[in-house]
Amino acid sequence: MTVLARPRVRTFDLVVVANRLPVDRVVDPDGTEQWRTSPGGLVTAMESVMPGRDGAWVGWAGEAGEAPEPFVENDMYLQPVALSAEEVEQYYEGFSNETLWPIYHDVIVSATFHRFWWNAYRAVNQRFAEAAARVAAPGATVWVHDYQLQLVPAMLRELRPDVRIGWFNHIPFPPVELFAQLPWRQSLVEGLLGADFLGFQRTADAENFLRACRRLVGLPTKGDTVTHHPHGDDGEAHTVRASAIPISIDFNGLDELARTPEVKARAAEIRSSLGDPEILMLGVDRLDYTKGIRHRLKAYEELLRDGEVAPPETALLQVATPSRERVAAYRNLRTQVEGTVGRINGEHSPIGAQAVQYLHHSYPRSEMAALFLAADVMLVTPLRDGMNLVAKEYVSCRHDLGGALVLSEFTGAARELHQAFVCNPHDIEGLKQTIMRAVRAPEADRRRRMRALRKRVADHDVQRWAQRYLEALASAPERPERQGRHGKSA
Ligand code: ADQ
Repeated sequence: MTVLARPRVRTFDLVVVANRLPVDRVVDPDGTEQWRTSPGGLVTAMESVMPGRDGAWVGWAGEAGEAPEPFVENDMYLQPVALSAEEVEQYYEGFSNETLWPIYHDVIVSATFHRFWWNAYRAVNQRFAEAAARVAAPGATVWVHDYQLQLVPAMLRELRPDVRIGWFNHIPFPPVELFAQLPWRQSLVEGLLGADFLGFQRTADAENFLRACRRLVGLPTKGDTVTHHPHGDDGEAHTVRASAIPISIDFNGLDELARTPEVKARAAEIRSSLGDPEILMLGVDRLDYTKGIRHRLKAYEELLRDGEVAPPETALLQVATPSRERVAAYRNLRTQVEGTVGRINGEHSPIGAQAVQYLHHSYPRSEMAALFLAADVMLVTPLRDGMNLVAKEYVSCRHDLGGALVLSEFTGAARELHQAFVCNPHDIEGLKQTIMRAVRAPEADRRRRMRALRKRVADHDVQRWAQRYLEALASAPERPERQGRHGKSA
């Protein structure tokens, strides 16, 4: 890590703005602290478009209090944004995760509205916009990510009319009837309309946004565009495009990893440590109520009860990454899931085997690849999910054309992965039948499906996603604010 001296402020042609920086602070056994790149999809995507471009990333470093000095990691300039403990509670856990997240995910749990959370959201979005304005070179491209930063486009536009601004939503955009519940709906729409281009996971998400513009703010829409007057009714009109550019994963990277002798050996070891079951089913999710973990466990419990599956011939491995543990709905979910796993094991596990093996940990990429390679049936059953990268990661690891993917129709991934065993997780009977169809499918059928799934992901990988996004942003129409003017400094 290189700490850069102040007050020299460098500026960059491409600036990514996301709630989190792509690094985590780790403390080594000898007590020294360092930053380690968190290997998320966004980092991989950015690595593919950064070479030859001057790139910066603006985001929170993950700990409340003062922000660390800017530093360079993996050739990327990282500009930390400070959040106080109160802002973490109100902007992040509160407004982002207890107001927006439920509304944007079909109100699977009810949303909570507090005006002071909204005020914190606005203040933090302003801080992100100011940080982006400081590091963006004249005429730079600024790519803002996700639901935590929906006000940044308009705030940044105000500070820096010269930059090109894109926003991408990683989660669904809700139907207008749900979005309408938000007391701040108009401000959110106006915040987003500061962008030149708005990207969504599915066409249906982009359409929901356009409908919100039309019905709730009274703006005219045509095709995938909406027209507004950034400077009031008398000012010049401007058209913003909102369309789907679905995210993906680093297919080649994962495919290569899964072909290494170490990962193959580890996959065999995982199976043998589970007693070499005939059918190993796998679930891998953040422990989030949107992921349908409870529905999956219910279906599995009934299959055990009905005698359709039985340990040790069949095993279910559920990996649940710890997530948002300070939010009550997440703590409740953890209690429920762990209670259900305990009950299933108590009732259905013979001595020496477990019906469900439950792991509440994060794992390195190679271990994830080994898990994917080991699993005969991958259960991806969210009640609502913007995309779901796990589904794409699973097929990328199956160079052997083995395995079967059970995939909820309520994921963005289902719009692309048509050869999966598609299910409605709310329909427990249907879910049970789909799981058993995947278990019993003839090998030739599974291989045919897997080949097609792999082709889809290989042809539409994360590198292509980032390129398509940046091309769409680059070809957005000129905004009235940008013509001939450079911005005020923040
Ligand atoms: P998430 O809700 O986090 O992302 P998902 O798309 O499944 O959901 O991505 C999770 C990532 O975490 C995957 O790369 C997965 O491999 C990894 N992961 C899960 N459990 C893990 C564990 N125990 N150890 C290590 N890694 C683990 C949001 C949206 C999604 C959208 C993505 C990307 O909610 O709908 O697909 O952003 O846009």
